[in-house]
Amino acid sequence: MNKSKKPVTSDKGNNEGFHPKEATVTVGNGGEWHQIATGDQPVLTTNQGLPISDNQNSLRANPKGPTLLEDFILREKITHFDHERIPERIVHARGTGAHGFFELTHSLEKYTTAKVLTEEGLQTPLFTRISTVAGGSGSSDTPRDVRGFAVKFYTKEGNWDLVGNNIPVFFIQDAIKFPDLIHAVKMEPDRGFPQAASAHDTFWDFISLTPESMHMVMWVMSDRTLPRSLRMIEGFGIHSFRLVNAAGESTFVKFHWRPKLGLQSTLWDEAVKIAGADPDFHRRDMFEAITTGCFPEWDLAVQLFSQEEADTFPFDHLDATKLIPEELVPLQVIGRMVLNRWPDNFFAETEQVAFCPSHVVPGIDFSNDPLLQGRLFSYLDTQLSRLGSPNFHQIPVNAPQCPFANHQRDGHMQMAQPTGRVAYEPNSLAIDSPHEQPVTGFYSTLIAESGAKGRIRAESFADHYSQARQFYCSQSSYEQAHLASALVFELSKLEHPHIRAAMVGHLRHIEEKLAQRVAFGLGMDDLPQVPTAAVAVQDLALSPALQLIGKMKDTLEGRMIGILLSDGSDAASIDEVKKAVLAEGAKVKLIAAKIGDVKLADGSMIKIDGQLAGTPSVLFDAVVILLSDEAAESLGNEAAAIDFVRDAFGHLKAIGIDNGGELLLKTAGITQDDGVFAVSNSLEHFIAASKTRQWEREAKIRTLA
Ligand code: HDD
Repeated sequence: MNKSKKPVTSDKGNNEGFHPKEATVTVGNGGEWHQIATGDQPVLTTNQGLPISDNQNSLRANPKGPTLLEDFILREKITHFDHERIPERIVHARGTGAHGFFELTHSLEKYTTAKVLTEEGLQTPLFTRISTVAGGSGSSDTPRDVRGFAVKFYTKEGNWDLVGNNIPVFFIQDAIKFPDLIHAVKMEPDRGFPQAASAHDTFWDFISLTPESMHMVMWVMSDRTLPRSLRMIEGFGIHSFRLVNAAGESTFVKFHWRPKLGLQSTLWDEAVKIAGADPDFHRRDMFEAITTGCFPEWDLAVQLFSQEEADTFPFDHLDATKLIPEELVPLQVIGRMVLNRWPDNFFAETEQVAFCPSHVVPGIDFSNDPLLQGRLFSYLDTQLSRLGSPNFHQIPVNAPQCPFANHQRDGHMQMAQPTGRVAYEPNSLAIDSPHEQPVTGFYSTLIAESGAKGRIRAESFADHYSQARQFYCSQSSYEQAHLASALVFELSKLEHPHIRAAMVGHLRHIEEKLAQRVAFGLGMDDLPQVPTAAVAVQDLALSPALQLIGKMKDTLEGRMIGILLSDGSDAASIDEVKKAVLAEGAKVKLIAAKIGDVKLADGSMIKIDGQLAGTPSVLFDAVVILLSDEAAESLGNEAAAIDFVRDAFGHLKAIGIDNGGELLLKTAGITQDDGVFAVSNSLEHFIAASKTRQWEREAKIRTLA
């Protein structure tokens, strides 16, 4: 018997890994793949269970001769490999998924029969996938983009999918415009670029001709689309849904996910550099958080309102380009979601998970939002094309975790083997076969509909600028500057000046000063004409809840602090900083010019987590520079070290220093400000400042629009 723990690899064609008498291989069991073998290692087999003796050499006519068609093992392996990819999602192709649970803390029994929302204390398993929208599956994690926020609850009454975004409104009002929107934002069809970027002509051409997108554009140009971590974004169901109670009465509901860690974003320059330093920044962050037990958590909150209340809103809640300010309808927290298990296999789970807004449970129903109505068709259709079979619900990540049965049969990749002769309902031949449940089954709310049929947009959908204005005016001055600068950046990339002009024209409806800032940034001499608005722009009450900075939490939890050190650094200082940071719930990484161990001033050795050139300061929320004087001098000639401190300063981070650190800042030409701290006597101030950004610094170092 082969006792070696090493995988059996051989180029000699030996068969030391194969022990036919000892091996058993079982395949299947509800889609799971079990290989059991006695001996130290499982036996490598073909998909038919045939033990393989040589996985290194194909079958040749002679040692230097041609490969034979007879080699069915080679053909099976290559054929499978050739078919490994399935079509990536046309949107939201790049995503990060995790398992977890939803725990209900406040029952909504008055409003709904859905058990997932009525049984207090109940933990419902779920799978959540957070994604970017525009880029392909291999694109980087940090472009300026909306983040998809999709949750599949495996409830006792079937799967409920809440398929939302991290922005509470959408670009368009009617699903018929979705293919146009996506074609405009994706890479241009003749040239195949840009990847994962909205800063190009076709996107802004479409937007400038689609005034209903203006509110969403304000959100997309804000720092909301540059999240620091997927654990630090909000999620929104966007549309109004209906909750239906036992008496058949319905109440409108909007769903909100609120991150426990608060909101936090990167700066634009930081996001761009992170894309180079670590294209998997968000996926890695989520992986590291979950696998080290720092489970990401969100509150689920609802806004509940009646038709009568909706009639008093100065907008139509069925229009997905509008939100309901929290100040108008307060949020009620009803439970929490915890993501506590990383998938075993990325493809099987994160790639194959299939969300559909049409997946609801009894007690939850749809509204007439025309965007939602179109989505109810689109997702099922997409899953058929992506996963290739109407049996996609049998894939473990998609399968309900409650009993499910019906008379649907056969189809590609059918995994179930139903017995008996009855595959129809009603029947009298198999009384124990699935029958409809008039009382507890899903029930569509009775709604009286009236009016003329036609391709008509409701007049109540005509106001495209008021909420865009409300959003912009509700932002802090820092956020307004970032938003205006983002518009300048994006529009500056356009080849066609008329699109630029058209966009600035729209901005004049939103806020004249914003239009001026952007026009100035774009070097326009005159402001373009204001386009005709269908209805007058309203001055809505400001909503501070729309700010991002206002929702940052005064915490270091979930954050990462980088300490740059060298041979000869002071061990006690490193230790003190580490202790202080860890006590606040953040993590620490040690960076030095070389990977391996560094010898500190007291002779002790310390293990380094990242090499300087590959671990720039953009990967951290705050940095500490603890260097011997000699090291500071030699790092002064090192571009990576200069970039490290310049970027940390430029990205408004708190910086902790000792003497060596001070020397390096000087060499980098940085004039110290209130966000730079000597760790020897101001460690606690450094910690406090690390919980936020040094916003006042920005105006001194960067020209914003
Ligand atoms: Fe969509 C995927 C969110 C409008 C058609 N969408 C998709 C995903 C999210 C959203 C999060 C990825 C799910 C996952 O992780 O697998 N989509 C939204 C939101 C919208 C929205 C919040 C507006 C409020 N979508 C929308 C419309 C249509 C689609 C109007 C078509 C009419 N969306 C799709 C799709 C996708 C999809 C093409 C691609 C992959 C998939 O469905 O499974 O069917």
